[in-house]
Amino acid sequence: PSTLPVLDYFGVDGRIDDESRALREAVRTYVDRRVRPHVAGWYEKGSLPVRDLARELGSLGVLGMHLQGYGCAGTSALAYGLACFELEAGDSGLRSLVSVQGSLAMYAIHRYGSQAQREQWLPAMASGTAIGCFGLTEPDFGSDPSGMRTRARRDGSDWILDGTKMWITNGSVADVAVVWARTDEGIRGFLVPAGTPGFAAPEITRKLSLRASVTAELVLDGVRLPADAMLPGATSLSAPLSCLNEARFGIVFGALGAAHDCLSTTIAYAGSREIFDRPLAAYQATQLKLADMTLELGKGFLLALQLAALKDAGTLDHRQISLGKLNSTREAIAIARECRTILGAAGITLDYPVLRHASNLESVLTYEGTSEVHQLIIGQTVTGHAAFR
Ligand code: TGC
Ligand code: FAD
Repeated sequence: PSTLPVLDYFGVDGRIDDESRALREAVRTYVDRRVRPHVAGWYEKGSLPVRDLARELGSLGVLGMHLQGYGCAGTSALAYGLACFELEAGDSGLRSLVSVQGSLAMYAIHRYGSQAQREQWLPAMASGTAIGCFGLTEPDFGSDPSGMRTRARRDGSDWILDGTKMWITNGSVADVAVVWARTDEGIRGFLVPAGTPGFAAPEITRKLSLRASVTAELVLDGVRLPADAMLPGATSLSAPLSCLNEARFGIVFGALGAAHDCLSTTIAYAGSREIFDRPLAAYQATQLKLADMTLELGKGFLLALQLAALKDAGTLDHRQISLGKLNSTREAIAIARECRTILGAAGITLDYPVLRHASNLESVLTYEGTSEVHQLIIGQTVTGHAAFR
């Protein structure tokens, strides 16, 4: 009997232009060669060679790839989404590295920075020789960043920053931190170079999820910055939230990449695993699971393609991104967990990617707006009532 790879079943390839397809292939090849052979070991050790990978990802052209100028590739949103899909099929930690660098730190500088800030940081960040992080979340304010306590006050023409940021991807390896702080005039963004006196970024250890990713706290204790460290274009909370839109869009595709890796691994496993003298794939109970997962993955991918088409047309609304972020992460983690059941005991090891993806997806479900936050955004959109507070 003939078999179809999961996404080919949906006949979506015709909706992907040649340039985006070529980029997807290049990223897939890189992940196959450079990531898959090592990722279980990185995960087990709880470490990632961020500097080496960043340079390679810079050469591949995926850092800030959907931004224009300053050494960025200027690709379509679709190409960016497909790159995230392939990166996260390797590991969510790899896609996180790219999301935080390109969609959060670089996007903030590109959109809200001065010309001098853009020229100083963006070419180096696009090449991966400089690494950025993005500090919005605080120990007491994750879903509600409007409550942030990190403060920036003026001292002459300088700024003095005090506060703590929490759960910051790439924090302890970054050359520059984009830090969001409250001022007398509202929320503003600041560029804090690593090594600035009063600034420290201790790594958060003992994680059981996203282990192949660096996560840190940012501690700002009387950090003195010159006037030109502030991002001049960012004047309220909507500035950091607009950066989240870019990263959330990448996750819409990325989470599906992790799910696809789980499902294709599982289909292959079920085909070769003999149970009661027949392949596991030949049992109805297995096929019901595989059919439902194939359908959810394809539906999610169709939604992702629709969001990419809207983004490339310049009409994507951030409330539409919430639909995709909620759906992709929720379905991806359900697929990863269901795949794990089909692998039986083998599924609990790092010999297969499935539980690693499932465990990573616990973080992906939480960061960039929890599922509940995206449900509330959708709820507000369809009812007109905000139910956050
Ligand atoms: P609210 O009153 O709704 O909005 C304040 C102002 O912002 C505007 N706005 C947005 N603008 C652009 N994009 C968005 N997504 C926006 N959402 C809201 C809004 O129009 C308003 O503008 P204006 O001009 O009227 O002032 O704000 P709220 O305080 O009620 O909060 C709404 C809520 C809960 C949706 C928001 O706070 C939220 O999204 N919370 C979730 C926080 C979050 O996602 N944090 C992520 C941190 S970064 C991260 O996790 C990186 S993970 C690493 C990786 O990606 O790999
Ligand atoms: P909380 O906000 O305390 O939420 C706890 C629970 O309450 C959740 O289930 C939530 O959905 C629910 N909840 C919240 N509001 C409501 C409501 N109104 N009604 C009902 N339920 C509600 N942040 C950054 O700024 N930069 C980063 O680089 C970054 N990287 C991260 C990397 C990892 C691995 C992780 C795990 C997190 C990262 N984060 C980062 C932080 C992330 O964005 C936050 O964890 C997330 O926004 C949720 O905040 P919280 O953890 O404080 O949860």
